Amino acid sequence: MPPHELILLKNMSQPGYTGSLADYEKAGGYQALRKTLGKVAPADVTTTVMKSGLRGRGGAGFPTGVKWGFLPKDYRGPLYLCCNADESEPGTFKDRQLMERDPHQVLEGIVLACYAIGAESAYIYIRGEMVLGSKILERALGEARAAGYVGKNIFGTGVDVEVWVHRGAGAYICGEETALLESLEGKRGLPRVKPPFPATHGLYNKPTVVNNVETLANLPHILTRGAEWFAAIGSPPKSTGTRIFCVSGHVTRPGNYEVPMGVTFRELIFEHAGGMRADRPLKAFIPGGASAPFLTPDHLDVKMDFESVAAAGSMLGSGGVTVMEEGTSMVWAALRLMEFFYHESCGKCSPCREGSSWLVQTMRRIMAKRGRMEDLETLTDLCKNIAGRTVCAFGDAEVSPIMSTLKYWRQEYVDLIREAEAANLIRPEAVGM
Ligand code: L3W
Repeated sequence: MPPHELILLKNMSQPGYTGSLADYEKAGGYQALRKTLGKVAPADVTTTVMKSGLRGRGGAGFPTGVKWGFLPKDYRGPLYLCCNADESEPGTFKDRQLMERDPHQVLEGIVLACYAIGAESAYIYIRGEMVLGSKILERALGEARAAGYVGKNIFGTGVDVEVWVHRGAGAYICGEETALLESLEGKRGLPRVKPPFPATHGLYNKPTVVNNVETLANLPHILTRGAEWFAAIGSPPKSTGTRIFCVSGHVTRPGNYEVPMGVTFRELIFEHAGGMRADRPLKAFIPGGASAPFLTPDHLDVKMDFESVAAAGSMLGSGGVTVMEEGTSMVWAALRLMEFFYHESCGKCSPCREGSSWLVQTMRRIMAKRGRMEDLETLTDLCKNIAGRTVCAFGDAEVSPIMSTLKYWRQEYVDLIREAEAANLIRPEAVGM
């Protein structure tokens, strides 16, 4: 494994680093802000970010500079930056570490983004359960305000940026950008129909950019070291920079690992995360959060960049890699995720609201050895009637565990149903007939 430089996790990897303003400044923090504000034109900041190739780290991988470029030109009036810190994707825990361990890196990125897009107000929408993270961010904000990095007339440049921390109330759907905006406006977090996109009709119907925590944390480095430096890291031209991959499940060393995009799953799992616990064979892994279809040991040499994972039939998503060993029931694993999606469906769209309930009921029946062979058709049919038929990407996400386990481990479903048939366990009253 070639040694590589840590970018986002570098500071916190130093012994004794506390994440305080003094520590951050000592490590070169806020130099990007000093170099940029009032010295580089905002439009040139956007151009630098476009040239760096930075893509969103929340899940969709949309090019960040291009997203900023969608804001209406010659617009006069308030516009907003929202930092999406609602990290709730099962198996994803990188934004939490960035906020808790190096909060000023995130704040510097936020102020730089505000400068580029001309926003004077930024909201950090943080997952409600992250009480510690929100306290750490509030403390860091206090330090940054007192030092003049946030607030009115930053460094006497006439640039004003105020930042607020807003805690969510425990709903996965509020990580979807338009549900986040609804929630921030004080309403129930339900996704809006897109278009119009937040770039033109966002918070309070004003132009708004929503960027993920890790995306924003990259900005100080890009603006200090240049677009070319960043664009050469990883898997250029389309997947540049590093990603913080969150490895969980049956590995020896679960945790967050920052690696250049384009390393293989094999390297991440077997070198960085220490391989399988107790050396049991790997059976399956989810490559990018619970919304991403499962992959198999045959995919271990797939490169971890946006295109390669998509070509393998899944997605890099939020960077959450969940590893499962031989012996894991794939029907159980899919059911477990399905129960999460059922619980978190916001209820706005019928296919998702009703379909998730039916999927859970059918999966529970199969797992309880009360299934019938027709259930496999029912599952496939339900999934096909949910995916692509909802306002947000939740519908596509919730069918991933079932569709991908049916694709690769259909036999496990069949075996459970055959056991049910053999034991004559099907009682009409047990399945509601
Ligand atoms: C203006 C246009 N803006 C696109 C913007 C859009 C958004 C971004 C990407 O889903 C994925 C999902 C989850 N004019 C635009 C435009 N934009 N066209 O670009 O948009 P989109 O629709 O491709 O994606 P999305 O709805 O943001 C996000 C997946 O992420 N996911 C999520 C995990 C959860 C976390 C977490 O816990 N941290 O991220 C996991 O894989 O399934 O596919 O900003 O406005 N013409």
